[in-house]
Amino acid sequence: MTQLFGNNRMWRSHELKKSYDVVIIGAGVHGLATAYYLGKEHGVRRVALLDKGYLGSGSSGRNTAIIRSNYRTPEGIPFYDASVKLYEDLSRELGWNVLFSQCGHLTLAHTDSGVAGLRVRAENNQLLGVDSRLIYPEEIRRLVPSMYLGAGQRYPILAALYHPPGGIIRHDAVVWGYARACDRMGIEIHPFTEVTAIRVENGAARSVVTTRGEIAAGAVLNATAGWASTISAMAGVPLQIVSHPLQACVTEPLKPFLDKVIVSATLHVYVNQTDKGELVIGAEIDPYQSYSTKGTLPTLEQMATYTLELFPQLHGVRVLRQWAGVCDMTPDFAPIIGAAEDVSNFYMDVGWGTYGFKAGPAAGKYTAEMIATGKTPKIIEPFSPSRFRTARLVGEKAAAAVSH
Ligand code: PYC
Repeated sequence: MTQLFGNNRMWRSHELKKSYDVVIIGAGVHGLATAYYLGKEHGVRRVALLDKGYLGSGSSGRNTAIIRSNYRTPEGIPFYDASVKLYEDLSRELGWNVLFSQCGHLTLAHTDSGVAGLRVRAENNQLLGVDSRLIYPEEIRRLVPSMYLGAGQRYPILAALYHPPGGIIRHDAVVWGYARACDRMGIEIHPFTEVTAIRVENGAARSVVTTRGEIAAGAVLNATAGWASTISAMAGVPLQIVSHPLQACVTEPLKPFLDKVIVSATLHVYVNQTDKGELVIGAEIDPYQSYSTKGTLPTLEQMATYTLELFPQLHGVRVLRQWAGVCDMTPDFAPIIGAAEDVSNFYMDVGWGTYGFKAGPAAGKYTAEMIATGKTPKIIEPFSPSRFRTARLVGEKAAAAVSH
């Protein structure tokens, strides 16, 4: 769908060509960022981005827009830090305001083992130059005066990992900004173009069959988040990924009272207040595998119950909308970025689970470099598909905002 703002088209519609140098399946933030850096940094512009829906209709428009780099592992921390730095400069880079508010991010600990886990993250973050530290109730109260830390809490707040550079971005502005910049370089965006097959000949991905025709491709990238294993299976590449819905909701607008992102894995909830005053609230992942993008009443009740433990004054606030995104979860909660081991010309940037949106710019930049140069950049080497075969897992589960 071509977006119109006044008379300026954000991106144009195109007939599908017979061939492209690179075909990217999935035009969310990862696919768009990869196309953008292919064009901008490597001069690769015969690129088609395909999406089965409208732009941002997948996880890019369904996440809770949290940006942070306070991860746990020596592989994950520098990667997400690179992504936060790209986000910091993205409005200037794209000439388009992505409304990034680095308001600060607090991960709460309610048990001694929770505090110990956050201490490890704080120390690893500091060693690798990421601003994050453990704080205790007095400082938490000062930073978030509206949050309840009084008597009678079912899960008392003992400490928090405070990460000042973390914050919130306008996720659809990121999608539109990259799309507009891609369009200006002649990169083609094809929404409502579903991939139905990938043809592999002599061990190499050669073409992509879509609902609008077949296209030959020099390289094919799978950047489809929740549908990653379905698309890779079309190329004969099995993935160690399961897909789970993750639900969220948004309330009616309220006067500003919360200017930090609050996350509690124990309470299965994370909350922030948008510039419009709405509260965006997210849940843990659904306990079953599914591709559903619908909300359910039990999860809404759970989000409300836990939010009220932190902010009892919200009793009676109305919910406007509820939805779900589909998360592509790997066994170690780290992504899979790399060339397929047994099918050449087929690349993957998948397995982001609940971390995908914040990783978009860095994933795009380094995936583009890998496709354009044929060499895997050091920063993404640990996330290669071979790590499951060679037992070099990355182990990022303890950095999850969401309990699993
Ligand atoms: O990793 O910050 C996060 C997150 C929040 C919601 C889902 N993932």
